[in-house]
Amino acid sequence: MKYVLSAIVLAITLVQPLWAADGPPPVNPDTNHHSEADTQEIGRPGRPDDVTRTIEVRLYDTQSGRMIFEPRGLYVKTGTTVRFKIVNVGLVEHEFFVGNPHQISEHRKWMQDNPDMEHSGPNSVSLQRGQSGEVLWAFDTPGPVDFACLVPGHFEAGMRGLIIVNDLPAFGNRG
Ligand SMILES: [Cu+2]
Repeated sequence: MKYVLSAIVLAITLVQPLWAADGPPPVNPDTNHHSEADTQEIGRPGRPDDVTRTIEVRLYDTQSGRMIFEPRGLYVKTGTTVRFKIVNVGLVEHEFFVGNPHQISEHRKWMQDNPDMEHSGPNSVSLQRGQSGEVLWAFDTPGPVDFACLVPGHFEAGMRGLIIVNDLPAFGNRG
């Protein structure tokens, strides 16, 4: 019962910032002070043999200029290796980048300075319109893990999301 209550409290706490239509973003790369989140451990690249959960994430852009991930909030149980199946259903190039706020801020600056450079890493995938790809990631540390699209202007247009990694028993979309 205690766990169930904790889960409900957590869900209520998270639902507001994550799912409110124009709610505050979970990440603010313009913040200069170093908070705990800046150095948050986000896990490590996953191995195919360890995958125990597959999550599809769709990348959208809308005619109104809004850009979003669907879903933009996720729970993952600590120790899970996730296969993210990333599908770009938008009209322009997008990416899926997993990191802590510091890593997102650094990658955002790099993308602004190198807008046309091809790049890839174990924690990211860049996709042209209509393409799909994968990121395998092992979530071995409890805490928040951010994800974002750092194509210039997209983060600001809403392309950001949050994964909560914890040890709570199963509920909702966790696995
Ligand atoms: Cu994008």
